[in-house]
Amino acid sequence: MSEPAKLHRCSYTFLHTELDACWKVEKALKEEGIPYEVVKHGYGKSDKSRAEVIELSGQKLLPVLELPGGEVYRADSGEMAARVRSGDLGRDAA
Ligand SMILES: N[C@@H](CCC(=O)N[C@@H](CS)C(=O)NCC(=O)O)C(=O)O
Repeated sequence: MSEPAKLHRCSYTFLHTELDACWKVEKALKEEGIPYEVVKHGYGKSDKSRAEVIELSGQKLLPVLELPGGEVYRADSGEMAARVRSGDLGRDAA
């Protein structure tokens, strides 16, 4: 991948626990050495506070990955982390 992926994540960046969905995916990116940049979004349950996330991905939960090829990828964080670790971020999810 030439350009970095964008990890859209919540602003609770100090939480380094697998219970945090955003950290779960960020940890996988770090451990796999995949270049990424973080785009932080506020933490909130309202559609208003996540308007940009909804516009990008069609739903409001984070994390969301914006991949270099243009794919916007959101799934359960466990599934996202598994795909990161599988090395197939450059391809569309099956
Ligand atoms: N089960 C989902 C949970 C995702 C989740 O709750 N993400 C948090 C950020 S770490 C969020 O967007 N919370 C806002 C909300 O619940 O409305 C996953 O693992 O992906």
